[in-house]
Amino acid sequence: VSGLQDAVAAVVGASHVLADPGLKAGYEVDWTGRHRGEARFVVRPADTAEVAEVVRLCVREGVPIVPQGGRTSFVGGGVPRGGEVLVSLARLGGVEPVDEAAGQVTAGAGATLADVQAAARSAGLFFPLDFGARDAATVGGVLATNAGGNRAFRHGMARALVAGLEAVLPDGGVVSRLAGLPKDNAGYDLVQLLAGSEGTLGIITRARLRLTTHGASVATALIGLPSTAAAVELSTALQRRLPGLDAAELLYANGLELVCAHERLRPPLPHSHAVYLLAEAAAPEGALEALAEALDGLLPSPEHAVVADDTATRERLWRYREGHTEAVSARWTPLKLDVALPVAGLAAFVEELGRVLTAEAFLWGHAGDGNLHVNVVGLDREQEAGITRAVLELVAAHGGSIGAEHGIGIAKREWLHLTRGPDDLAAMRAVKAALDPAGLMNPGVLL
Ligand code: 2HG
Ligand code: ZN
Repeated sequence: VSGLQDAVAAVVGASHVLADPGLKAGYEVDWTGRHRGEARFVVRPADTAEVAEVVRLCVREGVPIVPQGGRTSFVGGGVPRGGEVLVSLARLGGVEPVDEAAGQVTAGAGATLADVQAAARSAGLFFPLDFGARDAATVGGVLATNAGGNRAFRHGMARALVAGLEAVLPDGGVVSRLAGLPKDNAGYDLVQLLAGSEGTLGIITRARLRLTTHGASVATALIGLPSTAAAVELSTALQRRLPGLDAAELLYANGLELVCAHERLRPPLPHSHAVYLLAEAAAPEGALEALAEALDGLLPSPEHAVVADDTATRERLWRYREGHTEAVSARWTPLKLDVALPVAGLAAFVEELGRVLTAEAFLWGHAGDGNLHVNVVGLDREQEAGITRAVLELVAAHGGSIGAEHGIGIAKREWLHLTRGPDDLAAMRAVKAALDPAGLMNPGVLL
């Protein structure tokens, strides 16, 4: 085993192999603190060639591998289960100059989502994928987990925004499809297969991302509403009225109060409401007027909404929404479920969920695409298992998905059958077995 470590050190340099428990520790636990395990050692390769060489050495020794991005996934897919070689992609950062003719940019797996957004902006373009962990989540992990976020209902998840990628396969071979040609029909789409594969079919090392344009004028509204049904109805109406609607996010009173207490923010509106919708619109100009006009006639009174286009207010409105994860985690290690429902059935689901949830829970999510985050607190492990089963079975009964934008990882693996049928699962296993016959690439995740 130390033979493997020496061989890996010869490839990446001894200073990029971490075997000391103190040095490894930060890599062995995810953001939530819930998922952790001991790695055999951590390796920090510098480029695709080094990743490939490391994989070949591990395969030769029959040692399993865990690829790691920003550790913000919540489902345990990027931290060790025990005894694996942990391949951190942190050193594969860097964003190349934007290809303005193609409207694309190539970035290393270790570049953060915020790095890509900034590179796009500096070229007068826009990378629409966005979520709260933008400063930590990395391109490799974002694609490997097919992350979604706030604008997915309009621009698609990571999968819709990838024009190509480079990856090291489980045998150490390299697939490089970085040309980003909009028309390129030449066989199986390995790019789309690797996107969302959660590191089980290979290690993404670089990606070619699609950029778009975005209106310079942006306006944000936070609207208080009496029910989930009213919020979904408003979200749907705004999508019809406002072609530039970019976000339609769902919040509830208890979560908002928790965020206000945690961040010492004053409440957003004069009165408290059961449910809130955060809407954002972008346009070449006049987004504020367009948003206010779209809301006109849809609110019981102007007191039910704050609408703003100045940066300070907009950022405060987003804090109410994006502060949820941190505010909950500051007090508990919550049970986290990330589910998707057909938008038309979201309100009915939430109502039934209230009967299933026997403990305190915080709900929030993305109303535009029916993606609900269920954070349940104050449970012991046995209660967590019971609640998980009850909620995910309810999701399945409502025609939803048990893994919306965070993936399956190890946390939801035993529930995959609620969302995928037996033949579907068999086909996925066949793909896995074909590409990774020894089962060494992120074992235990997904399947
Ligand atoms: C969000 O939309 C993120 O806030 C995190 O996907 C959700 O912390 C969560 O459960
Ligand atoms: Zn989310």
